[in-house]
Amino acid sequence: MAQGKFISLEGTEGAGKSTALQFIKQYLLKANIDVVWTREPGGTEVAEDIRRLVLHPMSFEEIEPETELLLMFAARAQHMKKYILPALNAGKWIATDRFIDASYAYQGGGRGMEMNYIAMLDKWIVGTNYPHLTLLLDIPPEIGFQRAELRGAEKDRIEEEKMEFFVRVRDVYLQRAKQDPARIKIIDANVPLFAVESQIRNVLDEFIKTHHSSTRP
Ligand code: T5A
Repeated sequence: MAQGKFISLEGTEGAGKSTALQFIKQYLLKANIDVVWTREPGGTEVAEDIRRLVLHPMSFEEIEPETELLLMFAARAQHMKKYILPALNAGKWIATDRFIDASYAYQGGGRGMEMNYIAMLDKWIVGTNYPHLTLLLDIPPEIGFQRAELRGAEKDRIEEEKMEFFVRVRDVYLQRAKQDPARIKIIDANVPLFAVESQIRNVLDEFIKTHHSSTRP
């Protein structure tokens, strides 16, 4: 059976990833491609428990950066083995709200952890199973926060960080896009929704053209 395709969405808080995921699902459906969606941290029962622990801790004990990094990868290990790889091996298309680039951006950029440690975990847990396509929704962090505030959701532990943290997160995302332009496509998310969707449509059209024929015999 043909191998499925793997798409990830990245960006700082409130960039519009969840909104874009809905659009991607509908757009691919019109092209007769059924895509399943998932998220990180999370995506399986155990990984969702880790998500709660890392984003909404129940105790007042501070979570150390090392613990945060390892929890992100613990959730990812579970997600890879129990959900992502089986789905890809079954020929499915998967779209995930965040994946490996988030660890480099948040734990590496935001927390300032050694990129080498992240790269080691990446090699171990993700290996060659990288997304075929990553859409980086790029927005100045303060605009993303304004949007998230308008939506009215409660802040999680990471969202409580200072603005400089998210500026560093964005910088690492943009550096990674520069290093891997074939995979990571930057979407200007600081424009009205229809203009964001138009950019995503262009990227998806190109992606489908080069990948779809090989997935459906
Ligand atoms: N994390 C994750 C790590 O630190 N390391 C890791 O390895 C991983 C995997 C996860 C957290 O975990 C961290 C990063 C995160 O801090 P999350 O669930 O991904 O958190 O949550 P957020 O990034 O906080 O996602 P949000 O749900 O806040 O934002 P979205 O999904 O980017 O934004 P969305 O689509 O909900 O849009 C926000 C609002 O803006 C509107 C929407 O309608 C919504 O109200 N909107 C627009 N408004 C105007 N113009 C547009 N173009 C708009 N697009 C959307």
